[in-house]
Amino acid sequence: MLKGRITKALSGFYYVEAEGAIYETRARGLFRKTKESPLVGDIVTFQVENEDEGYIGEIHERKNALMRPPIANIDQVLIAMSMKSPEFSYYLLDRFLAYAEAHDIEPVIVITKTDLLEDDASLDEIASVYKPIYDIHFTDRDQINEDLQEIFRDKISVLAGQSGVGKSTLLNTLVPDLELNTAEISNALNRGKHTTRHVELVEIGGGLIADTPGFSTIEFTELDKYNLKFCFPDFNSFSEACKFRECQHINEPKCGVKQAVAEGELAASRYDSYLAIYQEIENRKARY
Ligand SMILES: Nc1nc2c(ncn2[C@@H]2O[C@H](COP(=O)(O)OP(=O)(O)OP(=O)(O)O)[C@@H](O)[C@H]2O)c(=O)[nH]1
Ligand SMILES: [Zn+2]
Repeated sequence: MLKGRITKALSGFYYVEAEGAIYETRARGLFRKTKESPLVGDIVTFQVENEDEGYIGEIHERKNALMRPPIANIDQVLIAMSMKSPEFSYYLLDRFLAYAEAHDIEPVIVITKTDLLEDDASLDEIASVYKPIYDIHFTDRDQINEDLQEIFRDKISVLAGQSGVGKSTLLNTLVPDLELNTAEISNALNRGKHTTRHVELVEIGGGLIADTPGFSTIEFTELDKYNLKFCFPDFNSFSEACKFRECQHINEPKCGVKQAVAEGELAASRYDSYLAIYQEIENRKARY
């Protein structure tokens, strides 16, 4: 038996990297019973059949998993948001962040196209909202922060962001030796709906990145509205002042979160995003 990581899934085969070699493996019937299927990113134990084939016997516990794109054990999601074309949106960024939180994935915010701005006022505002909570970086095509250089090392990353925010540009600027693979990666990033579902982890800057379009639109189909507040970590310290322990920070009196917004201690944009997503989850529930 060997232990390794699935780096690619294609047509019922799982390609597992173990001890410096790649094994083409299949999953045994065992998983059909439990309805559990292996995902790219999974750590698995497999039975070696010959020098490059095997059968997966066990999927090790995942720290997290996404279904679209189908990847497990993600260390971070790079959420790319441009300042212009497309226009920056607090709400959209908050959706991505809440989605990452809901899936236990560490978000890293990358704000792109800062060169298209006339002044830095909006950047300062964005920094003031997110710096206390998240890792946030500001970039433009010609200038990538030093602190982003090592961002991929020893991690499994996924990219997220709307079309056109500069995801492929960012990757190519960050990892110039990716040059050879540029066409490949941007193809992969652009592929979206057209080709069959094939996910692969590719090497980038000493780590691995999923060569999928990442996620560009998101739905909160699995999240319970009562759990949404836990996806806004900046609410935590203020919710200690809520009168009711189960406070949803909506209609309840003596709510510490609403008070913090009123006093300007918590960004109104964050609270508005929370309300909008909460409403969306509630409406979805009502439909069924
Ligand atoms: N001015 C400016 N333009 C940029 C910057 N980054 C990317 N662009 C331009 O924005 C456009 C879209 O960039 P891409 O890197 O293709 O964006 P993407 O997010 O990969 O887009 P999809 O492949 O559709 O998901 C291109 O014309 C880029 O040249 C930037 O920092 N500043
Ligand atoms: Zn409250």
